[in-house]
Amino acid sequence: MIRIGLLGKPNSGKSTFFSAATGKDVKIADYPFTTIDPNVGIAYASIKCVCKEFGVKDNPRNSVCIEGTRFIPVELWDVAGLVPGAWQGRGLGNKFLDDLRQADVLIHVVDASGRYDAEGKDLGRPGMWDPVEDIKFLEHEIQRWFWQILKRNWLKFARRVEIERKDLASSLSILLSGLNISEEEIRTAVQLSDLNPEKPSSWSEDDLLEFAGVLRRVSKPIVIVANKMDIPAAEDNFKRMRKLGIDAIPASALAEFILIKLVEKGTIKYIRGSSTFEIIEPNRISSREKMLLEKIQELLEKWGSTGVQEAINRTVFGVKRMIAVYPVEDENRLTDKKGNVLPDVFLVPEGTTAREFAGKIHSDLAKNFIYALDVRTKTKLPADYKLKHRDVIKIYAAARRK
Ligand SMILES: Nc1nc2c(ncn2[C@@H]2O[C@H](COP(=O)(O)OP(=O)(O)OP(=O)(O)O)[C@@H](O)[C@H]2O)c(=O)[nH]1
Ligand SMILES: [Mg+2]
Repeated sequence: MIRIGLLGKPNSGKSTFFSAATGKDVKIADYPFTTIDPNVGIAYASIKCVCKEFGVKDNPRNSVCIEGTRFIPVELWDVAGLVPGAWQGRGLGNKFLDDLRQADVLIHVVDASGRYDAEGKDLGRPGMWDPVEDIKFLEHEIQRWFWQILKRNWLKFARRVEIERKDLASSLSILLSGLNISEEEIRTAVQLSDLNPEKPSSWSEDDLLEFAGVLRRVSKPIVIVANKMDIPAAEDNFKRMRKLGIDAIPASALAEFILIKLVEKGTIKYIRGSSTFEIIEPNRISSREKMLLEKIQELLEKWGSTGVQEAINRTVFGVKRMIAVYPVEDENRLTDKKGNVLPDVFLVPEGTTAREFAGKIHSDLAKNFIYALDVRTKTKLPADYKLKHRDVIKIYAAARRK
């Protein structure tokens, strides 16, 4: 399952985002380092389900379908706040970074209202801190963290690679094992960084720093969330980010949090990611909740959504370039063996072939693969056919030998 890490300075709203996205209750408070040990939960990437197009009522098993939107599980991690110098062990420093090693992609939750300083200290009111600084600092921190790991035994490592004529990328993937970076990603970073892969012992500390930056961008891409957009001061900051070319997603984790709480109570109807909600039990809504909902309504009208679902979707489909594919066993009824309609949908990397996809379902299916059927058009697809987003596929395989 794809693993998304939430990061940002203390008090930026990571735990609020986490709780809103996963429905899990966690500690949220307006003091720094509320979170120490990581929270792990299941959030969902969403796509337009194919059920409506096929005119069927589905029975999802590995995902959830709500009125034509299919929600596919992803793992979300909420960790401690990051403060400047964490790479050298400041704040919760290395512990924080350690908790993020396994992430495939990161969401940087930024306090766009600018109320807290770099350490998460309350400056008394919004507009006192420049969130653009937070964005710069965070990339810098992670780059330094990678750099520190790289330079630890660099010369010794580099000489050995040269003497033993080893492949640099594959040797580096062993050196960096534990950071969850693929050899492919390392190879890309080496190519992009304009350094001589034949002579790593000649790389200077500065070269290594540059390489660390490229490696960070390739292996741990970051989606930026401009959080707390419900606070007026956030708007100017957000516009400035846009001017600077920072492609942040405007969001209010708090708005999503409140909406989801009211959905759980059964007083409103709201589908994650949508631009509207509906009050279904007006008598059970307090006057305070009514006031909050009015503010949220304004926010939704202005920004289109709370931004939480959009952020998750961007990490999965935009940055990690995943596609969603539905396997079925019966191409006419769109069911599995038990008769569940469109039971599963899998997230796989763009470029996954029909045979590779078969292997994801069962290794025998890949081994005995004959062809795949595009259920939509009823055309046969070869083993090396590259799957498309929202394909519905039936795999034909030779019967297993007894
Ligand atoms: N207005 C507003 N407040 C928010 C939003 N998101 C979070 N907050 C508030 O910001 C404060 C910090 O929220 P947390 O979610 O605990 O922040 P955190 O980033 O997890 O903080 P640490 O665990 O200390 O690193 C709380 O008072 C939240 O209610 C938002 O979208 N809008
Ligand atoms: Mg927290």
